[in-house]
Amino acid sequence: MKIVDAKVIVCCPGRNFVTLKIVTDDGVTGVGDATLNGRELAVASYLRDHLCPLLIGRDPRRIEDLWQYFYKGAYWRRGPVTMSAIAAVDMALWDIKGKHAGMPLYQLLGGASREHVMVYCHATGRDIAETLDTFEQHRAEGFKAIRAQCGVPGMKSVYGVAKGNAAYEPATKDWPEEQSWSTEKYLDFAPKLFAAVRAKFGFDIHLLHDVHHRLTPIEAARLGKSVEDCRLFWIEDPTPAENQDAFRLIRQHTVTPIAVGEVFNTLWDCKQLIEEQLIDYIRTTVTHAGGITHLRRIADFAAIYQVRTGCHGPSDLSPVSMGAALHFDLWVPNFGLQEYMGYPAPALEVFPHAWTFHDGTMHPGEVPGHGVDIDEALAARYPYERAYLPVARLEDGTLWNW
Ligand code: CS2
Ligand code: MG
Repeated sequence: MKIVDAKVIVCCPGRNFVTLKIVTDDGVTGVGDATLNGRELAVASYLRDHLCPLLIGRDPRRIEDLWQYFYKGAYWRRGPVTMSAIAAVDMALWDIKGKHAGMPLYQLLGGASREHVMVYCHATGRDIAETLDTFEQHRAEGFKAIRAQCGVPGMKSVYGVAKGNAAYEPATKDWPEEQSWSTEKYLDFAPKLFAAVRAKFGFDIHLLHDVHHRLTPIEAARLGKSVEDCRLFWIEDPTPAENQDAFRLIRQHTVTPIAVGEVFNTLWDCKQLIEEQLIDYIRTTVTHAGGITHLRRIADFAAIYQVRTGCHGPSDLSPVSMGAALHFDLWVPNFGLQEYMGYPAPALEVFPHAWTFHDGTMHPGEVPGHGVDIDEALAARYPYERAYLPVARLEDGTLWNW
């Protein structure tokens, strides 16, 4: 059995996605997601110019060997571009293996550890009243876990809040949006949002929140401590995590659970956070952390330290990544929660998928492989449009963490 074709498809059905499609000599195909929001073409080139030529003629069944070949063989290890490209190859090969075996991916991993996968969505609003309204809508849709984000009085714009009635989408066409940030205003306001959610909806629903890397460790400690009564499921990315030591300080002060890792690419980015039990949930994804092959290693390592998974699942990872993630989630013993932000309608048409949503949970389906495909003819009708993530500045103009 041999790989006879490997092609990269870049499309924009509502937002940009990079997809790798691998074809074998017996006509079986597999697809993988390689989307890196705002830097899509860098990964497309890494695949097209460097990995695809090396895939031709290879045995697609040797997933582990190909992973090692591309990881160790590049000499230049890690990083989001490299690891997203390797992930796309890995996801497509697992898809092919599942199709050959006639089994859904989760069966190849070891079978289901649960009946279904609990997912969380986002409630956002310009003020508390609006956030409570969207929270209520999502609760009525069946969600058992909801993340709350809200505009902050005195701040022009803030992470996680949709513009107008559109779904939240941070990337903007042609040029990065400049947002402003005030830690003082945010820290004064955020506890009021959580208190309002608990006052209205009680404790019988999981409440989450994303700080999106904006605080220093001591500020994050203060936030965690001040909202303990609201019993959040997690606070996400309270401070940037390049310096893993920083989380020790947060941990000394608060028992609010912490989720980190959507920007991580390998186990090495979170080794200390996990080993020292400085976090509770690891958010690495199939796409950005080297595919099923590497994500499985991260999860197994995390299990030893009672750290559970909480995979990133924004609209900027394609439905292919979502499909692969749901198979992984159904299997992984130390599953915590899966993010499901949803997709623009055209994206769901371009990527026919087997997954289903019911009552706040998802299931990857029983189709062999990961159950997500790409309609190439339809994808061709949505050409790439350059887009960037925003940047954040303090009120005096200093560039801050977005
Ligand atoms: C996020 C994302 O889903 C999340 O928790 O932090 O919205 C993130 O900002 C985007 O995926 C960036 O591409
Ligand atoms: Mg996040």
